[in-house]
Amino acid sequence: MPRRIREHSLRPVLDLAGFWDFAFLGEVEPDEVSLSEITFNDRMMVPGNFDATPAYAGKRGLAAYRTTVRPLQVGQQRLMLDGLHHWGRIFVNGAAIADHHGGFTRFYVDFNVADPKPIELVILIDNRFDYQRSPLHQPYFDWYHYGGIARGAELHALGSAWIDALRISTTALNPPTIELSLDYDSTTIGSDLPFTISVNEDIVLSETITLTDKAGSLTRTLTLPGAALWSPQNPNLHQLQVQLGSDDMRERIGLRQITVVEGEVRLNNQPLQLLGFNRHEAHPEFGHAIPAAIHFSDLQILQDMGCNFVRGSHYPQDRLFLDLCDEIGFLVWNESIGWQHTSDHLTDPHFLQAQQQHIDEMVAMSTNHASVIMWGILNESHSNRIESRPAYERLLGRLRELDASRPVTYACNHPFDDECLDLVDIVSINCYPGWYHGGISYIPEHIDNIITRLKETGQGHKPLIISEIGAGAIYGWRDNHQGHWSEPYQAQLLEKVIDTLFVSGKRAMGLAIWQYCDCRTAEDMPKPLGRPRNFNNKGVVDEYRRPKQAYEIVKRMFTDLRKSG
Ligand code: ADA
Repeated sequence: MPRRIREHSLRPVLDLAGFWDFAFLGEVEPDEVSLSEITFNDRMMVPGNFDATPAYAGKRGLAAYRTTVRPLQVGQQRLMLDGLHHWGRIFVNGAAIADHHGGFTRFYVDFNVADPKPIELVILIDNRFDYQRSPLHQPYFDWYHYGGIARGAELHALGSAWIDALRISTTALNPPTIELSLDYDSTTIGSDLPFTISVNEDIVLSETITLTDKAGSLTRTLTLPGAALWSPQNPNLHQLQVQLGSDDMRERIGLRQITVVEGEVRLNNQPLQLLGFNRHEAHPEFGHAIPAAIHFSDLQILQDMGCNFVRGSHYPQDRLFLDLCDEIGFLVWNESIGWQHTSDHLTDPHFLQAQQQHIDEMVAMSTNHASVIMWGILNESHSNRIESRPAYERLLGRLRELDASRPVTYACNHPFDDECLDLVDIVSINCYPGWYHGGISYIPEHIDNIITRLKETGQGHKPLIISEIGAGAIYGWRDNHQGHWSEPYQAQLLEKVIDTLFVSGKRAMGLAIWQYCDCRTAEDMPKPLGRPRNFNNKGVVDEYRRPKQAYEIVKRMFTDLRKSG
């Protein structure tokens, strides 16, 4: 989805959103495809998920997208793709130039055009599950993996030197100070280039740079005296523009620091209490390709319920959604794709390499969002197996290496025998008392047992988030027995959860209820009785965002907590 800011004002950029030619090829292997033999007999919206549309609903196989575009200038081109689901091969004028695996992240491929004629772009998309080709997507995950060019697509024209990446972090609050680093590429070396940085249209740095290498980084520290800080209450944002030669890149930054001190997560030294939900980017009509209006109305609904926090389960969030969170002061846990990976995956170099590439892409695309206050990895994986520990060390270590300014975590569902919690800054526990085991009255005891165990294992001093807890409720199902799957049962369970964590005791610093909206689950989900309608029905709103009975309970309790906090 297009962002809330224009990222380049000097660099020529063509938005490729719109209707592309489309063909569903089905059970064909990508290596066997001859582009000239494809009959493009349909059209498909980009961004979009083809298998959320009636003709292809539920289909898995190879699909081909095609468009024709006239580059804005000859020379070096960059095709930016914000999310191919979940494997893609990119062709320019019939020649394959790159493959990519793993949805939900932005990446680019470069190529050159010598003359100003239109070019034909074809992207083969495969939404089948193939561990060798696309190890991050597995058929057993508890959500539906939609296929397609699911987020934005753009064609950038690059000159002789250009900016590849921009990273900005707040290093001091008084006076507000940022560290900015950019990566560049150049086709030549030795030439002098103007290098300027402006904030809110005022030039704060102006230099002449002589590039001594064809690729490199520039890092500068800038103080911005008097610049307003960003916080959930006052989400002040500043426009930043960097120019290198004839190229530029823009960002919108919030000045804020996140620290973990004495069991608290603090934003600009103020302790946070995180109240919110897990949210899948999913909608029955659009799949993962959520339109801008729904991203925004989801946030309006979450705010109406008194939330200040969302866990982007279980993959990196759309940049438009993060832009909106920046603007309204919403706090986000952004995580890499993952769901109950076994130690077989976590000891497989192929899987780990794919995770690391995906983490690199996640951080590159979302590191400048003030709203992102923590990174997560590997939801509910085998962190209770000692052989998995090197994977946690490597991936959490990679996050810290890429971004030392944010705490790291993972959602653990083995609180009684975990082997890796010493590696995180924030302990996050997924648990389902009152749903998968025990009744509602058992919830406080279960949470207390978890806290006792964390203390026994030396992790009790860290901030604790209950990162999942909830109950299924079928929209509209209310009866006097108030049993499992009824709206009243879900409402009572969530009332007990919020009371346990924040009212009758202060047992956690954060809560992400499972989950915001009902979402379609995988077609092969091996629990038909646990997933009626083939949906995960633990939403407090259903898939069309219609509120269940729990909505008003959560709203009243979160709103009271926010007022008293
Ligand atoms: C897990 C998982 C969620 C969802 C949930 C449930 O904790 O992380 O994605 O599957 O359980 O509904 O059971």
